[in-house]
Amino acid sequence: PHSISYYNRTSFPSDFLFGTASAAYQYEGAAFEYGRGPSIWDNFTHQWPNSSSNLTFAEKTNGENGDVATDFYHRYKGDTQIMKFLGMNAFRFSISWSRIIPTGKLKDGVNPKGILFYKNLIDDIIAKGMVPMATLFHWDLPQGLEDAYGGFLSSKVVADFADFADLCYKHFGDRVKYWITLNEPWTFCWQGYDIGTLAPGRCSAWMNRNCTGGNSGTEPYIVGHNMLLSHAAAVKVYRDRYQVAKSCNIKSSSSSSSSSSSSSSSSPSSSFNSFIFLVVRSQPSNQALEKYQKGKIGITLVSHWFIPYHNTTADSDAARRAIDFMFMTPIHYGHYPKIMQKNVGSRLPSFTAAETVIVNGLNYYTSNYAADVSYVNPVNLSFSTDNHANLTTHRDGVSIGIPEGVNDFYVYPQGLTDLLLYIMTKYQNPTVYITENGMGQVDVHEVEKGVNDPQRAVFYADHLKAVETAMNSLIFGTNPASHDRGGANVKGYIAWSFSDNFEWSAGYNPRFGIVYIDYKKNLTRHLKRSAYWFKKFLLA
Ligand code: PNW
Repeated sequence: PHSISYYNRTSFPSDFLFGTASAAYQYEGAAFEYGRGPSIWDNFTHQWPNSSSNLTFAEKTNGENGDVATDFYHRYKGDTQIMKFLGMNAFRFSISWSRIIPTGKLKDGVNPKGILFYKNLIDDIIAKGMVPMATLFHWDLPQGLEDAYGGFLSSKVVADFADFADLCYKHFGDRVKYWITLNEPWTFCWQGYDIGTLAPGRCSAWMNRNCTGGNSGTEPYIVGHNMLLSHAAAVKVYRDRYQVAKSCNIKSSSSSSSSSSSSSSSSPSSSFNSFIFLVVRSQPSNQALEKYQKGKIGITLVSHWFIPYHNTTADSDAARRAIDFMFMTPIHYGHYPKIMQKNVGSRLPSFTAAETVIVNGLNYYTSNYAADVSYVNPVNLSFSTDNHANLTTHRDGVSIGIPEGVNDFYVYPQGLTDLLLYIMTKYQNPTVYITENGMGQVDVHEVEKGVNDPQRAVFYADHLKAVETAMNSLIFGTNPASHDRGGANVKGYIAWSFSDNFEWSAGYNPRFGIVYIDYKKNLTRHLKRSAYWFKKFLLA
């Protein structure tokens, strides 16, 4: 059923991007070398006390860390060679902020070795015939900023992030045409500030999770808000100083745009006023245009798909509430959904003037059932329970898909089609790049077993099919003619992940790669069956 003879790259547009993804802390290693400053992940994995606290991050990462990781810092040329061999035309990586600005603050100085590393990496990706996609922030905040003002808890981070982004555009923007500001604010807020399992490991005391402090009911929203503002600031720097698009695309008030079935987050047209896309500027001369970078910039959001547990209005409302908490609405419309405003109340910050972008990265891993929660504890409030939805992986004892053993992920390809169609209808068919999609496996410690991963090949075949189905779905009838297929406007598919790597607080046990890393034997690379599946799919 998963034969690729009738289904391969040619089923997608010829300019579609196919690639794999990585992230600096999960891959690079060389954590304390070549002038890199520490990030909150170095502190978290080494269980060092936060400077303002005597507590440690005990037991959170099982003693494992990203000091060496896959040693990508030294081995990237071999890795990009493998990507080229597989027929990939894109590669997503992230830039370690503290590798190029060791303290996080531009005025403290830059690290030329760090700049050189990314310049060389980018040149190499391009030399191998691939498009570099750079993420500016994949969770590794410079520890200097955590110490100075509490990192993303402070709005001071916005200016520092904009400076960092500016430096990246300046040095790399001549060759990087795809910029991703932030990776998954939802996961960072939820696991970093609500349940405390990702750096900086904060949560409410009542959670009894050995956190260094925190408030699960307020901090995730403050951090989320500062992340959205940081994203907007970095986009603005790009548009004002680097991008210069040929045409201006300014969206103004529109009352017809809330075509969504979700009444909970549709909004009055007046709140669309701050919905501005591109900065208008006087026409530069042709010669001056040369120096403009003309790339695309967006954010990567993660979302599960949510299915009502029971076929009832209460549970479909619960599913809508769950998706309303994934930060998609503020990115597209510049305000929080009504249901967030209602359930979170005064704990939710508000935007003064927000900017939004329409080129987006989407990470999809799994789907959940959602059931209505009628009683909410009014004392122990948290980000993950404010949606008043009970999210589960099983219904009446039956799981939604095959369990992966990591992050409570279950394989459910249909959810990707449904999610893409939801985004298409609710947010006026934005351009979407799938920036992560993949599956993990645990307890695979031998090369022979590790490379034999038919489940992962099936996973990719089914999810690519799910993307193609969404792209070809004319089910809503009235799509803009701006693209060919009538359905979701997907432009690329980036698999998570290129190789096995450091899976955050789960350490090295979960393996997400299409390339096996032999941690016991000099980090040697071994292509898995899923990698060969991609090669066949891409070079067909
Ligand atoms: C993503 N969840 O994180 C990250 O972007 C990657 O760095 C990570 O390695 C990958 O997914 C696999 O976990 C997520 O629990 C972590 O819903 C957890 C969740 C979602 C995304």
